[in-house]
Amino acid sequence: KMKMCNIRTGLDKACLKEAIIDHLFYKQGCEPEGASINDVYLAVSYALRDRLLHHGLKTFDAVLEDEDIRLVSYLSAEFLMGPQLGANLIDLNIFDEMRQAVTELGFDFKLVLEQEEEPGLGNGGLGRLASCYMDSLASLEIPAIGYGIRYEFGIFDQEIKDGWQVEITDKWLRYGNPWEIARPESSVNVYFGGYTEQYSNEIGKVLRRWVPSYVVKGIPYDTSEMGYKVASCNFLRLWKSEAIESFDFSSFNHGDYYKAVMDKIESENISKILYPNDELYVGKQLRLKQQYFFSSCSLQDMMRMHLENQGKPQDFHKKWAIQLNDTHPAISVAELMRILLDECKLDWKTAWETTQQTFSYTNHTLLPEALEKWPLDLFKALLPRLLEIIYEINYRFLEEVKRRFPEDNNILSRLSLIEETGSSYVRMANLACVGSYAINGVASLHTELLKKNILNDWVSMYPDKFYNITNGITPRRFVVLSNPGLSKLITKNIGDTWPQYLNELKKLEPFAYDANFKEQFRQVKIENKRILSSVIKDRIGIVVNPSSMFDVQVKRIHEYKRQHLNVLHILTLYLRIKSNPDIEIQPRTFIFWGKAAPGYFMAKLLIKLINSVGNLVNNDFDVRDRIKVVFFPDFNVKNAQLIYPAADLSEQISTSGKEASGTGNMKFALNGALTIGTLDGANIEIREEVGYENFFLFGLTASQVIEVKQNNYDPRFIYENNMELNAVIKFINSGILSNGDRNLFKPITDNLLYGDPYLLLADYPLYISCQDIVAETWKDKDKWNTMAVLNVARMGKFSSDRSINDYCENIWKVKPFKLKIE
Ligand code: 26Q
Repeated sequence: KMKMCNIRTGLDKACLKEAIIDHLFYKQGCEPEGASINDVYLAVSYALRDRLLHHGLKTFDAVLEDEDIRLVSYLSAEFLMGPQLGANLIDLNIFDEMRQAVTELGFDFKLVLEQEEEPGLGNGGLGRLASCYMDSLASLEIPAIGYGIRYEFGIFDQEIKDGWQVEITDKWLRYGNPWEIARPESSVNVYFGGYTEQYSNEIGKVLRRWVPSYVVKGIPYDTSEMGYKVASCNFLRLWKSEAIESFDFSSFNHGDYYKAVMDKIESENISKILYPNDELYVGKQLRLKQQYFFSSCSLQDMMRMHLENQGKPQDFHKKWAIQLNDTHPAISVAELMRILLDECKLDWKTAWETTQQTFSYTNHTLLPEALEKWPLDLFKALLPRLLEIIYEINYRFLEEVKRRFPEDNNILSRLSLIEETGSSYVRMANLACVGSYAINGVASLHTELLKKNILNDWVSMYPDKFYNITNGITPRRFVVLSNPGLSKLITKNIGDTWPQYLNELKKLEPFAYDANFKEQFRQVKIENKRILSSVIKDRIGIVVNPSSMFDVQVKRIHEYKRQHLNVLHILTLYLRIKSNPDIEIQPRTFIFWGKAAPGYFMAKLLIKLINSVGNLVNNDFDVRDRIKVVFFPDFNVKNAQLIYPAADLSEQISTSGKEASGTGNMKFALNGALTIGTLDGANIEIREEVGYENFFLFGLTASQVIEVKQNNYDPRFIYENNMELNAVIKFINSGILSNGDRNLFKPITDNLLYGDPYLLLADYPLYISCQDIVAETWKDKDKWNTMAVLNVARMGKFSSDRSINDYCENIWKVKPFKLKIE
């Protein structure tokens, strides 16, 4: 009772209560009695932020001054952070204390958690991976900063109207963001447009400089990234663009008020919105501005810290290891050269050596259409000095290529940073490859295919630059926070250190054969399914049966991910029921969840198809509730946390050789869902780990896919010869799904029958027989649960802590810095 309570740092319930009341009064201007749920959410968050800051400032004071510490800088156009409150409470290990504090003040803690509007600053896998890595970097006490863009509007919110996707602006900042701190005193300027010129400096040295036509200001906003049960705390620094002055006074004085205001708007536009495309490159000028903007801001920021601490420009790489998350920040290679040459006045050779020892590059795709290349004219108009530098890098590089492959002109044109096929382009992947000391794929098959295909020439040139680092996910958010039932069960049996050392889950293996444990495991799953069922009921009005199999596919809607293959299976079951209403069918609830890029016609039509199938199946008397189809709107991190714990079957059915890794596959298996999947991405490694007998495998392999395509693949032949498939395709165009409109879904079926680039029909028979085996297995609940427990027990490899450890040891060569705090 007499213990002093520190209102800013205290972690016990009494201190937390005082802190909340204090923030309610001084930040929100209210007493607890008059507080709205948003007031409470903000006060609780501010109270928590105080505690994080305490750790964060200590970490960076210590780290920046220490010459021997190399920091990691994770450059990413996307960070799909998810809600912060719950995750931070878990990290500080005060979830229960805070719940009690809030409850005793008379508020509903669950509502407070739900009040948070998540920052949706990413499209999907790549953005979420960046956030999982930030969590692991902090938890492993690796000093790191994440750099990105503070989009005012993140990924759109999705609504479904009449079965179609409708996009709604994501106004995530509207009620305030308590987690960020603006640091306007650390603003930087970024140049655009104009021209370059030669000049001589004081000592007569001939140099080049960039005379821009406009300048934009970048303002950093910091968010703490606390580690799990450790003292150190990193941060994420996101840049907001603003005009350098609130008005362009020269235009203003000339009376051109309109132009002055337009310039301000133009500047602010850069960080206005996240582009909602993934896996497809679109050559929009604003997108290039975004990429250069955040790259330049971040590099200037790192260089400032480096020089402030008495570092030499040529030692930049000793202070910073910069990871390029795909090619979105690849322009950084040229920008660091610009800073070292034009601002630090280094000679080319020194600057280039420093640059090449600074960067490493992660590739996330196998789709050639996703490789970024910028039209040369656009690039030149926007970034003239950077193009000049890229030309010089390219000239010197191609000289080296010629020395290595004197006879081979083709390799020269393939490795060139400039593509010249009619129109000219700057190739960002080539810039990333030449400027980095390490290049990695995100799963073992992906890395092998990269080396064999799109990056093959780079392997000839730099065989030692290549690494595989299989993706991972954070068990803190995706188990401890989102599946408290399973977490408690695990902790009760093997202790509480598994969230830090996920391989300890191996100790659960014997429990896979323990009836008592399995019964508790089953109860956890059914409870999670009940929670999801009630959310489904509340939000879309569909009643689902929690004891049916939850068969789930959640991810961006994409042809290569083959949501329509899943639909073909559903319709196969439906037609089986229609031709024999008394057939034995294991009850299943098919759940889909995912956004389509707003300009991706086929993906949007797929959403309509899924909803149409749902309407039919869910209301058909003959079905008698044995199958249900649910399309849940608005997939985001908050919703994702509900779904992984409630799934029985995880659909990972991409065409082999297309999905770089996948990370949803890991989240499902770690929460005890079984996978039906192809030999693609990380599925292969998951299957290796959990055991072949605990994974439902089907489909062509990546090399069979190539082979089939080379041998005049004819989907019509399969269509003509497989009766169930034939009936399903005809049914889709019968008009029954579409109010009599026989043409609505023709683009989908025509695509399958004439071409079928993703080989759905080739895999259809294999998929259906595999699904039949799934249903057989489900009948034996005891066996199913054994398999599920073994999945959980053997998923340790896929902790993002393992991935980050791999990066630290093999690529960044950095070690933990253990901060001691009272
Ligand atoms: C590029 C240019 C212009 C506009 C947008 C883009 C863009 C944006 C996002 C291109 C791609 C993305 C996202 C790609 C992505 O999420 N890839 C996924 O990355 C995961 C993490 O490594 C993998 O698990 C997935 O397999 C991969 O599809």
